Amino acid sequence: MRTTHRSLCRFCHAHCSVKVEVEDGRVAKVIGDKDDPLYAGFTCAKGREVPRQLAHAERLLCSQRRRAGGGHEPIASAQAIREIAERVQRILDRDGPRAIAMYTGTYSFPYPPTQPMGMAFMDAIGSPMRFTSNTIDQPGKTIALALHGSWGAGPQVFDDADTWLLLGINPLVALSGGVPNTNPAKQLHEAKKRGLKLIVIDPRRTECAEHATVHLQPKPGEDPTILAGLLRVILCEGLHDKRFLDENVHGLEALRAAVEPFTPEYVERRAGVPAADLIRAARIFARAKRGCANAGTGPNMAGHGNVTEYLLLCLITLCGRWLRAGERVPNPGALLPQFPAKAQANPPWPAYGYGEKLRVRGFTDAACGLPTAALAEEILQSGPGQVKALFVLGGNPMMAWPDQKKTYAAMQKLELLVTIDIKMSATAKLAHYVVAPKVGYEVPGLSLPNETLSFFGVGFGYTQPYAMYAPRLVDPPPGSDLIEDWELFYGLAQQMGKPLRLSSSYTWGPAASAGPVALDMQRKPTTDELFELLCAGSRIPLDTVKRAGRGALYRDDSIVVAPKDPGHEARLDVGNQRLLGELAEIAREPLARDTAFTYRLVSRRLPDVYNSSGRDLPRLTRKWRYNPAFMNPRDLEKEGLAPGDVIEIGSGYETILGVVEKDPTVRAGVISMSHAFGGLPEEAHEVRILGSNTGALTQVDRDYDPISGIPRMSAIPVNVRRAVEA
Ligand SMILES: Nc1nc2c(c(=O)[nH]1)N[C@H]1C(S)=C(S)[C@@H](COP(=O)(O)OP(=O)(O)OC[C@H]3O[C@@H](n4cnc5c(=O)[nH]c(N)nc54)[C@H](O)[C@@H]3O)O[C@H]1N2
Ligand SMILES: Nc1nc2c(c(=O)[nH]1)N[C@H]1C(S)=C(S)[C@@H](COP(=O)(O)OP(=O)(O)OC[C@H]3O[C@@H](n4cnc5c(=O)[nH]c(N)nc54)[C@H](O)[C@@H]3O)O[C@H]1N2
Ligand code: SF4
Ligand SMILES: [Mo]
Repeated sequence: MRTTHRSLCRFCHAHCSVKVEVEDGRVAKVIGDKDDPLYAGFTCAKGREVPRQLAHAERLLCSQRRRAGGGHEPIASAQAIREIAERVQRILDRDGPRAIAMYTGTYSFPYPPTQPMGMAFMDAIGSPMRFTSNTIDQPGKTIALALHGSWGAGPQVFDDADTWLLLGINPLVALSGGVPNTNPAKQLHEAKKRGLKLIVIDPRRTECAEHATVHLQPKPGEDPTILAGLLRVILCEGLHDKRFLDENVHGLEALRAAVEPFTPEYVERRAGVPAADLIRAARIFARAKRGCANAGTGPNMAGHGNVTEYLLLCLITLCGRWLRAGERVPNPGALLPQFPAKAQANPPWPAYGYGEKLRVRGFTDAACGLPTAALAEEILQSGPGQVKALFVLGGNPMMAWPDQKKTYAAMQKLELLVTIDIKMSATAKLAHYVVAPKVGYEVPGLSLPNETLSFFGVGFGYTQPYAMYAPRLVDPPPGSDLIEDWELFYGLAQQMGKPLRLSSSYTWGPAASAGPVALDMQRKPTTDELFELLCAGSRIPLDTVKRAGRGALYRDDSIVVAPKDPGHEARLDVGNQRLLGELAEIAREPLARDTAFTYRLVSRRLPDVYNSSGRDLPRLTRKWRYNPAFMNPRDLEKEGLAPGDVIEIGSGYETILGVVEKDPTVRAGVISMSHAFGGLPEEAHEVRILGSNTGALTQVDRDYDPISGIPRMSAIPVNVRRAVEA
């Protein structure tokens, strides 16, 4: 018998509300829930493939231990936990807590307790060495926000915007930010009906650019120049919100001086976008009544990401696109505590230079977290403090970290590598223990992660107070021995006699001041009990959300932005010296740089895979198994190449192979290629099956950001030539 249940998809960050058909205890089918107030029936091919993912022949049904002679063997999860605990304790006793590091990746996100329990474990053993994928993603966001300050009432939202600027972000494919990730196609359609004017800045004519009023299609890596140009037009034409700036902002004169060199003509010459289009984009954005701007991975990875994100905040501030006193708060919170929206500036806070110091290249802890791009060196470099053990939570360093060569050496050097993964990923193949988790509909689900995305940056997370809870729907496959990710850390802490204290990282008010909660180390909590702790102080009690049995909106139009506190003096800063100094250096650069290289390789997302996930699901690979090297037809002609040809792409550091695809949406001189493909370095020739790892082209200690450590992972200067296929 088939039964149908409401749940939320956990294949990606968007958490679509779905209907799941269960038959004989297995997930048989996943479809969209048309009645959901936000998602309105939306799903993608990945979400609909989850039944095949859960039952995949290569899914790990029990944990694995590396054998001495190579390969892995099954191990009972309880035994794996005992052995890992022993080995961690040995390293801890010998080398101290700093020798134990943790990296949380993509799949720590959909499961709310994973990251807090991982952090509680790190607290318990006293290790500061916590790294996340944020620093190889969009680290410029949190750094720029710290240096600019935040607005206590939050930004204007997409729902009533009449303009929006997307800078190297492609929400119709990535469902990440910009157009809200709750059914973005529908959201964009409705916005266009109400007259929204979209501005897209992207070297590829993306799915979003097809809907744009203005599409600037620049040379990659020139975002600071373009943004400085937009700001200059706005300031010269007096289109900025003078009243808002007078009351709430300082640094305007420094900003005005810093953008002065970026005339429309200069921007045209340097970035390759017509001056008239730049002016038009500036006028549309600044003359609109409402709307914001946000960037994605492309500009954050293309060098000067902090400056880019900072200039975007300056653009929003210059146009006064922050909510004002008396306005309705679009999302006052649902599973988070009520957002205390107030129309005043929170002044800048320290962005770097505090906390743990790394042994390499002078890095410190920072607003974006410790730099993941320096972790391989921390593992490789011997001496006191060397990292000897690494936990990987739902990540795949061998596919996703920059500088694959260095990552490979580091993974092999580790005394203990533990990863939690559903399959023998490239990283799992090198791990001493691979812990096999329950996933998706096998565990309770909660919309909290997508709600917390609003802390990530302007234009992320729910624009309305939406919440959903879904109970566990099916048991894991018969005969399996799987645990939830968080249970690993609870088990380790129990074995090692280290009590855990759980904190929810996104609380304020009473819930935050109550501090972390001590967990009962005798009786293991349930996932639902952990949800309860993570939702402490939530505006809508978790019980209410559970009782609704589906995704719902918890609107309250009486919640409005409070006025500024009397005597409140703090201001936003649009004149940060360090970042405007970096902009001045950019202005001094010669127009032609990296002239030894003919092309720039840019990052992009493919609709049917999710970083390194999805490549093993037949329906998701019908079009391509590998990651094509998309190139403009003019370049194919110039190079005498045809679609399907294999090329060598060389960055001067490494050379990878790519299968050419003809794509008129890519700007000439640009190669657009997705990340997290390929295999271990020795599998590089399998380009038509595994694809190629673009991360191999980058070098962590060249062209890197001194705060976040992110190296150039997009706009990478490369040359191409036809490969001789074996
Ligand atoms: N060159 C280049 N490099 C990039 C990027 C780029 O654009 N260009 N993008 C960067 C970005 S934005 C990011 S976020 C990082 C991603 O970096 P990572 O998170 O390290 O990489 P993923 O490939 O997403 O790794 C996810 C792993 O989780 C496993 N997994 C799948 N489902 C589950 C589950 O339910 N539970 C658990 N425990 N594991 C599961 C998968 O098999 C996979 O091995 O990569 C970065 N690297
Ligand atoms: N289907 C799918 N969805 C995903 C993922 C996935 O792998 N597949 N990954 C998820 C993850 S981890 C993340 S962080 C988000 C990311 O979400 P997005 O940031 O929206 O990711 P992309 O779709 O790669 O969009 C980045 C855009 O930047 C452009 N770009 C590249 N270089 C430059 C440059 O120098 N300047 C400018 N202006 N643009 C540039 C690219 O052409 C591309 O269109 O997506 C998430 N969603
Ligand atoms: S967009 Fe993401 S959450 Fe929605 S169905 Fe696809 S994979 Fe699932
Ligand atoms: Mo990401």
